[in-house]
Amino acid sequence: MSPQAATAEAELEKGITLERHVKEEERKFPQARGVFTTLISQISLAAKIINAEVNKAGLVDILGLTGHTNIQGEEVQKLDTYADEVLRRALDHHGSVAALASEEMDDPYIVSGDYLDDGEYVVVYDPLDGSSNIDVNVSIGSIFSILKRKTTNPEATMEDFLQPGTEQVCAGYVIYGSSTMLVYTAGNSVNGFTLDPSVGEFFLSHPNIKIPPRGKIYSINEGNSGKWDEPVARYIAHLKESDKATGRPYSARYIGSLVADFHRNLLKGGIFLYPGDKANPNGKLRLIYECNPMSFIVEQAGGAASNGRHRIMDIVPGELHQRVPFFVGCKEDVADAERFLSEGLGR
Ligand code: P6P
Repeated sequence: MSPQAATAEAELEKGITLERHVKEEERKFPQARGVFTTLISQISLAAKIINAEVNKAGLVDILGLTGHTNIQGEEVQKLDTYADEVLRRALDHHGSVAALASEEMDDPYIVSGDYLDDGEYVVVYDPLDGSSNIDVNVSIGSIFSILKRKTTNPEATMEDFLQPGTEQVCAGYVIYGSSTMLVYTAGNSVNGFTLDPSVGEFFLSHPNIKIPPRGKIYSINEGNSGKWDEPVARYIAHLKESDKATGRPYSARYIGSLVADFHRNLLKGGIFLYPGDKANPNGKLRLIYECNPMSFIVEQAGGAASNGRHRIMDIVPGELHQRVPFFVGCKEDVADAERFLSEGLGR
């Protein structure tokens, strides 16, 4: 072997690429047929393309508003639309993806039969979460979730999307931050990959991520405290009390990008809350393409995710863009929050 080849070999041994990791994961599921590997690799390709644009967002005039608003009624920034198109184009000719749903699309995108092989999956995603932070250079992210179809007719239907989170076969996010990372689970552990921009590959950097049973961080938009229901207010006040035995007071950390707040709490421990309140009883975050994927990841890492009373992944969606109150993070912290809410509800 030439010295150059030896060096390349050594380099490769240092880093397990995302594709190699997914292939090795697939081998653990005999029924898998390589579809998974190509699906994840298409998502990672889209992530690299979006990353390239996010990294130069400040330089290129793509930060203006499109003048459109999405179903959330939010001003859609060009980067949102761009990321949505990149993900759709990466997946709509895959052959195993029968339909796509996105925060940026009012209705699902049904893939034409011309581009379908088995069409056994649907993919849902938030193409660029944290959009309000795009033009102030704060970490943003993409969130995705893969479901097996339930219907057998040629074209996918809404029924294929309205499945509880327990039916997810894969979920992940990309965080475009100080480095770009892709974190995913296929139900067997949570693994994080960091993009090496010099070679354009995601390398395994955070194997088998586990969240501590209890944290010392809470993430909530305190600006909404005037609208909080009493039990939520009491729980947050509880976290601010001094009590060495339970590590209180917790530190407040809130970035305003779900992916960034979630990722920090996943690695360091903590609880993120976007509760329902007097103005928005169901909170702000979307069940199918924000809360379910993050819930799958956190549970696989040993944490918990709840709407304050029930496990998020047990909720059967009633509609595509349904919102739910969201409490996610360390198992003991989520249990504490549920206790405060159940006591409050009992009153
Ligand atoms: P607020 C970003 O717009 C987002 O959808 C999530 O990424 C984030 O957690 C939340 O909204 C922030 O909402 O009301 O605190 O600005």
